[in-house]
Amino acid sequence: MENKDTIFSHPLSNIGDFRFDEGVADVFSDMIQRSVPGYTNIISTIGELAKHYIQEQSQVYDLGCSLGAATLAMRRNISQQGVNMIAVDNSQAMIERCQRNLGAYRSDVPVTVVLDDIREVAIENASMVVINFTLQFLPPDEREALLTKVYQGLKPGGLLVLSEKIRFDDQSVDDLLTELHHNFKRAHGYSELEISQKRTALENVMRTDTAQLHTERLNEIGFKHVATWFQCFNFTSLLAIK
Ligand code: GEK
Repeated sequence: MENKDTIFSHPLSNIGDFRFDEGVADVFSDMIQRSVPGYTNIISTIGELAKHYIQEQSQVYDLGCSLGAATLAMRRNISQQGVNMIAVDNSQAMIERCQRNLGAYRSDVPVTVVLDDIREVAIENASMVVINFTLQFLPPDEREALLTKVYQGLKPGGLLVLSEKIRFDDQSVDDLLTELHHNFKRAHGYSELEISQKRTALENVMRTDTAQLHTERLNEIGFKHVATWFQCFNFTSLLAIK
C-alpha cells in the first residue's frame, strides 16, 4: 500500500522551503494524486501519446521524473524499435525510488535514470519529452533556455508535453480557482492546517506562470503546433509539436 502524506498535518514551528527529500519521496505518490486535479488522467494520456509520437531509433526524456510515473506510462506503450529512455531528477531520494519502481516491471526498453539538474542534461535525437509539473520549480528567468534546449533536441514532428500549475492575472479568477483547488484537497482529506502549511512551504520554491505566457513562449521558441489539452482549476497540460 502507498504511504499516506501526513507531512504538514501537525503544526510546524518553522516551516522551511519545500524540499524533495526522503520524507516527501516516501509519500509522493499519495501526495501528488491528492494535490493535483487530473494527475492520473494526465499520466495515462502521456502513455497514450507515447504510442503515436515516439519515433523509431530515438530518445525519450522525462525531465523531473520523481518516482517515474510518466516514464512507466510511456514505456508500457512503446512498441517502436530502438528507443532509449532517459529519466532525470535532481533529488537523490526520488531517483533511488524511481530506479526501484522501474525495476519492478519487465520491459525491453532501456531506461537510464540520471541524478542531475535538468538544466545540465543534453537533449538529443528526442521524439518525446515530458516535463510534468517540474518547470515551475526552475527560476522563472531560466525556463525559456530549458525549453529552447528541448526544442533544439527534438526531431521534426517530436512532441513536448508540459504540465504546470498556473496563475491568473485576474485576481478574482485566481482567488476562485485557488479556492476550487483547495476544495479538491479538502475532498481528498487534507486539513486546513495541511493546506496552509504546504502553501507556505511552496511559496519560495514554486513560482507559477500564466497559461498565456506558457503558450506564447512555446510559439516564440518555434514549436509549430501548441495546444492546451487539459485544464482543471489552476492546473494545465500543454502539448507542443516541433
Ligand atoms: C510525475 N514528473 O510524477 N532538475 C531536476 N529535477 C528537478 C529540478 C531540477 N532543476 N527541480 C525540481 N526537480 C513527476 C512529478 S514533481 C512535481 C514531478 C511536484 C524535481 C523534483 O525533485 C521533483 O521530483 C520533481 O522535479 C517535481 O509526473 O512535486 O509538484
